[in-house]
Parts: sequence; C-alpha cells; structure tokens
Amino acid sequence: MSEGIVVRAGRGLYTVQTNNGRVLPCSLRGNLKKNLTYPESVNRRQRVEKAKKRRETDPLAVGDRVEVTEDETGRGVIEAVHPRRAALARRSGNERERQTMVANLELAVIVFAAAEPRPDLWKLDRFVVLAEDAELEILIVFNKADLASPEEIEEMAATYRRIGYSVLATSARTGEGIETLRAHLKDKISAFAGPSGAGKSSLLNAVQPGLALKTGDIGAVTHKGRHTTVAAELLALNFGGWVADTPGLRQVEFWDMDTDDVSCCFPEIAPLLGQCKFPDCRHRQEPGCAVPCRP
Ligand SMILES: Nc1nc2c(ncn2[C@@H]2O[C@H](COP(=O)(O)OP(=O)(O)OP(=O)(O)O)[C@@H](O)[C@H]2O)c(=O)[nH]1
Ligand SMILES: [Mg+2]
Ligand SMILES: [Zn+2]
Repeated sequence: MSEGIVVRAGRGLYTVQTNNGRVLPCSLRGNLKKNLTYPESVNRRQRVEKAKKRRETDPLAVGDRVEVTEDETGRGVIEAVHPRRAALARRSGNERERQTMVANLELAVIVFAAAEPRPDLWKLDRFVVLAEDAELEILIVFNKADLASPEEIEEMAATYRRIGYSVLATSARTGEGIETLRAHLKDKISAFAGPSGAGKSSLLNAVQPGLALKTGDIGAVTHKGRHTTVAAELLALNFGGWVADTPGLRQVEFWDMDTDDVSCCFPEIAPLLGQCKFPDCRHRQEPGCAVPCRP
C-alpha cells in the first residue's frame, strides 16, 4: 500500500501520483464507494434520485490524498481516502449539491496584469472575496511588471499590503519575481485565478518551463460558460507542490454567496460590522455607516 495524491479525476477513473513518484491509473475499491455515499434517505424515490445523482457527483476530487494498492499490470486501486483539510467546492449545475473542484487547496494566486489591460481593482476584489470565502491563503500578483512603472505597481500593491495580503510584482517576460513566486508555491496545493490575458499560463511556464501550457489562446474564454464538464488536473512542481489547473477556477464568479457573508470576507471591514447605524447597511455612504470610503 502506498500513499499518493489524486492528480486527475473523472467518472470513476482517477490518476494518482504516489509519494514515490509513480503515476497510476486507479479505480475506487467498491466498498469504499459505498462508504463515501450519503446516508440512506427516507423513501425509495429519494433513494433512486440520490443514486442517479451519485453517478454525476464524483466522491473524489483532485487534491485528495489516498492509499493505493498496485496490481501486476500497473493499475491501482484506491483503498482509503484521507480526510480533507479543506475543499474548494461549487454548486453543481442543476442540483443543490456541492461539487468539489479541488480538495486540500491551500493557496489562491490571484493574477492581474499591472498594465495592458489596466487592472480593474473592483474585479480583483471579487476574486479576493471568493478566496476569503473559501478560507484560502491569498497571494496577489501584478504580472506584466515590464509594462508598468514600479511606482504605479507599488501604489496598487500598497492598498492590499496594508490589509495584510502578500503582493508580488512579476514579469513572465523578464523573469522578475518568478523566484519569489516559486517560494510561495513550494509544497502547497495552489490555484491560479484571474481574468483572461493576465498571464496565468505564461507565469506558470516561467515558474516551470516543462509545463508547456498554451498561452495567448482565446479559446478558453469562449468555453467559460460550460462549467459542467470541468476537467481538473494537478500539475506537479518539480521543486515541490502542486498547481490546480481547473478551467472553472480561472474566471471565478460568485457561485453562491450570501450578501451578508460578503462583508465578512473583507478583513478590513469585518471588525466594523455591527457598528453601522442600520443593521442592513450596505456600506455605500449610508448615514451612520462605520465603514470608511475607499480612498
Ligand atoms: N509584456 C508581457 N506580456 C505578458 C506577460 N505575461 C504574459 N504576457 C502576454 O499576455 C498574453 C496572455 O498571456 P496568457 O498567459 O495566455 O494569459 P492567461 O491569464 O493564461 O489567459 P487565459 O488562459 O485566457 O485565462 C500573452 O500574449 C502573453 O505573451 C508579461 O509578464 N509581460
Ligand atoms: Mg491561460
Ligand atoms: Zn455601513
């Protein structure tokens, strides 16, 4: 029996990379499948519905740590799944059920271009809120540093540093900041998010040239609405760590957050909640609002 991590998942078939570096196609031990499913529902109709649902909602996701046994033909069987420390999930298509996209995700790398196009900081905040909601560690990256002045970048960065976020200026072109980025990624499961064209794929290629990710392709944009068949994959970093490559993660939207929860995801606002005059304050210049305006 060896320990490993699920690097590809879908339709009952998994790829597991073991701790000693072997990559195995794996299936799930039958009784394990049963144990991973939900407690029996009250009536038969619900049972049938759940059984149908089960076929779509995968019990395992990339990032899950598992125990596998290997047979003579080089195929593996997943015998046990370790408890998840965290998971990035979203509501799956038509059902109330949540679909895990990446298990044990730790770090969100939020990539925006420092220039060309000019970063939309409101949009950046939306990514930050989503990552806060998922309780991820956050690294904000201003890429294309070669196209902006250090002063311009520092001005944007300062706002986020004051709140306590790590901010990094990088250039996939000149190599600026890449070594520091590697240090942030080391030994963690991370995911890159950010608008199309910010340079996420270029950065990953700079971090590890062997990844050979396609860049500058606009194909990804046209598919952004098709969330149902998200093929997630973990890319192994040769210095230690994993990057989750999940099309649905690159351009996140608010999946299912309550407006009340949103305020709590701003660390600079959270302590002030409850101090506004009106309990339903939206902190948009209402009278008696305790949240100062953004500079
Ligand atoms: N000047 C400059 N150009 C860059 C840099 N990084 C990326 N680019 C260019 O920006 C364009 C978009 O880069 P990608 O890496 O494909 O961007 P992406 O974020 O992966 O985009 P999607 O996959 O569509 O989400 C490409 O033409 C890159 O060559 C950089 O640091 N400096
Ligand atoms: Mg890309
Ligand atoms: Zn307020």
